[in-house]
Amino acid sequence: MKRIIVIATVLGLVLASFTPSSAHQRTDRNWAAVQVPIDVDGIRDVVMDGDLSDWDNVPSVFWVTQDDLVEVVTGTQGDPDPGNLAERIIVGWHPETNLVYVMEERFDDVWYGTLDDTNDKLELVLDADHSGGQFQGVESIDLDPARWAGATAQDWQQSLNNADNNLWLWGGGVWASVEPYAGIRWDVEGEAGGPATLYQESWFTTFDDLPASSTGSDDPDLIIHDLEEGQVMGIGMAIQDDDNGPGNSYNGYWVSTGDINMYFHADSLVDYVLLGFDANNWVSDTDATAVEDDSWGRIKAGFSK
Ligand SMILES: [Ca+2]
Ligand SMILES: [Ca+2]
Ligand SMILES: [Ca+2]
Ligand SMILES: [Ca+2]
Repeated sequence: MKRIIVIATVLGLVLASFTPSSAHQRTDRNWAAVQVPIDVDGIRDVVMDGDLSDWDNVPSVFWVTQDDLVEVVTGTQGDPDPGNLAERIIVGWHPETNLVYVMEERFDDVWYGTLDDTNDKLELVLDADHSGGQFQGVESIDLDPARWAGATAQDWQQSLNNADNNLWLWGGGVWASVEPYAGIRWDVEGEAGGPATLYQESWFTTFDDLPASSTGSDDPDLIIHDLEEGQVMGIGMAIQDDDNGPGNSYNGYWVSTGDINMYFHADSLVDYVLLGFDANNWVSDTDATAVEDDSWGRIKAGFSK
């Protein structure tokens, strides 16, 4: 008995010293961000242009699909159903650009993402340094929202129906939601109110401290996160599926973390590992001609931005 207690105590200490500050959600699967190709001999650079062919060789183990999502709000859309909402989302990163990249292909049976007062969108939360903790509604933990709202993790939302900026950042540091710090390129096949497929590529600067009071990158309290291979980042995704059109509501709130608190609390995210570069995940230069022909065809067919 004594020995069991000793072992348990040792295990307890080990667990205590390696348990990160944020809780792990969804430990039923592994989550990883792939290092994208930029200036690699023989490999085509990833390009943020709304054409997703750059990502064609990334294995499905790195995808987030509808089957990884849990509806946590309305309870009216049933189990994941690709006839209602189908997703393929891949997270990438690069050490020199110091950016997180997201590619998303989304089929929606009733698409409203480009109309006013609708909510077909991807909401993305990034806690780059895996600090965990509450990052919105911070007045409830006695922090001044004018300084701390969205500071220690950032909630990004697509706003394809906003002509001024197709990315919306929750909090005060909105200067960080425009290029070059963040941006999105996208294309839609289909019409509003009917079935459609969205193709989008977006990029994000990540922050350990993005003061809500900051007005630019010269803020003395600003801390841009340095991305490095092997780091663990807290990431959460919520896909709002609006199938009934204008009226400021949604029919489904599908989250990757299974935890509805992900939009304000970084303990409710999942742990993504930043992987090193693997050429097998990418398209070779010798495929470039065919890919460019395809890209141009898509651009001519109705590139949206
Ligand atoms: Ca692309
Ligand atoms: Ca739908
Ligand atoms: Ca953080
Ligand atoms: Ca919809």
